[in-house]
Amino acid sequence: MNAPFRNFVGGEWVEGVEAVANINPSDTTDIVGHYVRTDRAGLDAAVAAAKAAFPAWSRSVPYARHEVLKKVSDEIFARRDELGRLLAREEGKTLAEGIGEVTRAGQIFGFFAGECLRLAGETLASVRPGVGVEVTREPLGVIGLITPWNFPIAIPAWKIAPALAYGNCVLFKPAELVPGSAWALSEIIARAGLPPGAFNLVMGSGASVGQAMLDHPDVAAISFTGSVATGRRVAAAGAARFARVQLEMGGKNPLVILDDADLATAVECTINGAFFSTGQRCTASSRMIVTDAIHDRFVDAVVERLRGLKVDDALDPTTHIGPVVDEGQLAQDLDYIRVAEAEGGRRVFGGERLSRARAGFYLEPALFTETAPDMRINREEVFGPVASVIRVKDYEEALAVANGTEFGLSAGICTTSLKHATHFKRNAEAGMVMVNLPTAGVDFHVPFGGRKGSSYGPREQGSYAREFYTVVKTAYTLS
Ligand code: TXE
Repeated sequence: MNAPFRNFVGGEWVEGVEAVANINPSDTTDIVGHYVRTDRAGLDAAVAAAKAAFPAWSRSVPYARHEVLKKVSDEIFARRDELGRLLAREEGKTLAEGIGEVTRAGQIFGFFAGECLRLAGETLASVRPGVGVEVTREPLGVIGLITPWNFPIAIPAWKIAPALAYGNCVLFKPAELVPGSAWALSEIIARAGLPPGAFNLVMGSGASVGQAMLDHPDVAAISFTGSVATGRRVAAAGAARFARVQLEMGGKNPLVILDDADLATAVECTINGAFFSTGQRCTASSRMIVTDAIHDRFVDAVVERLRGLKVDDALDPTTHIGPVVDEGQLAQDLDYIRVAEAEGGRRVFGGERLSRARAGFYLEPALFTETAPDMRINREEVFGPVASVIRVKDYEEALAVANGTEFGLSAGICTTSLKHATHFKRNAEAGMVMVNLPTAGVDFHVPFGGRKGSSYGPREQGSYAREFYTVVKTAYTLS
């Protein structure tokens, strides 16, 4: 075994309490590397380092922060093929998707390098004579960032970049399954000119390091992306000690397809939204809500497209869909496929585990028809290449079904009717609405987030990110 990749705390690379193998889901005999994990004590040391760095970093000139983030962005771009390959190898998304995600990370650091220089306040006249009022924004302090496995570099980027841009110190705890991209990103950040302690990588388990971060009194805020169950814990821990929290959780995203839709557009939105990235996106379309007259043509065309997709090794450039991330997630996907059938759904395509040249977690994309909105397959997030079709009679029923979920992240509609598109944009209960576009796939410079059970707290990304990563101060001066 080569020396394990270590954590980065207080400007030093440090050992953990154990080292764990990072396994390639396309080929389980391929070990990407060994990565250390720390424990509560390691987390405490990182909090202390971050706390010590905060006074200077929070008062650094914006241009110093700009330079750091710009440097990170430039290096990510310069190494995007290599980093994209690492990402695809450890997570299982295709090489093209991996390189695309790394590019996104570079763009995000570039965007926030600019935002450092744009942070402004307001001056107002007071209602009292001779008094001036200033409204400014200040960093919060030490911020804990907890990320999931499905976007191993983009989600860390969209939390780390704004946290640092606005002068906070960072504790970064990546998901256990994807330490490789997290480590590579951290190694770039470590050389970008930050003072020791401003950025810390704390790889470790959710139950130990993650939970310790939630409980630590010196962690001022937590930004979390992951499951609803863990999100609930984060919210409860934050409320208990008045720490600020921001949660991005699941989705059960609808794609409405009306009779007047362009069929080719509807099919492409479905294939891309439901099955690319192996369906492992919080914005994935999992419920296709289709009106009567187009239903059968739509299903036939989707099945035809599914037949042409290649599920194989993520690093094979001809692969369209890579493997599921690990054994546990594959078991969850297969379980939902059984549940959907038991509830009366008709499996019109796929849903079988596949074997390939190398042992991996390959799953044929699955499509169900004749499903009802209240079935579990239409209420619970599967998080795999599994989608269902719900037949409805008209737009009004489609909208009601689309909104009839506890989630509200992204909602899409395929239609050529301006009237319905406009109504849907206004009335879909979702944080993001897509017209003739897949529910997944968003820009890096505009807000990202949902409503209802999908998100909690201020939006991520774009200039809206400052709502979470800064605190407002109102100062009065008698002149
Ligand atoms: O999520 P977790 P997992 C869904 C998806 C998936 C399921 C489980 O359905 O199958 O969640 O995935 C950290 N205190 N999504 O197990 O556990 C953990 O270490 C603090 C959907 O990966 O929520 C990791 O870094 N932190 C979602 C992060 O939380 C804790 C994306 C997420 O892990 C912790 C991911 C604790 N007590 C999963 N326990 C989406 N929709 O984007 C765990 N963690």
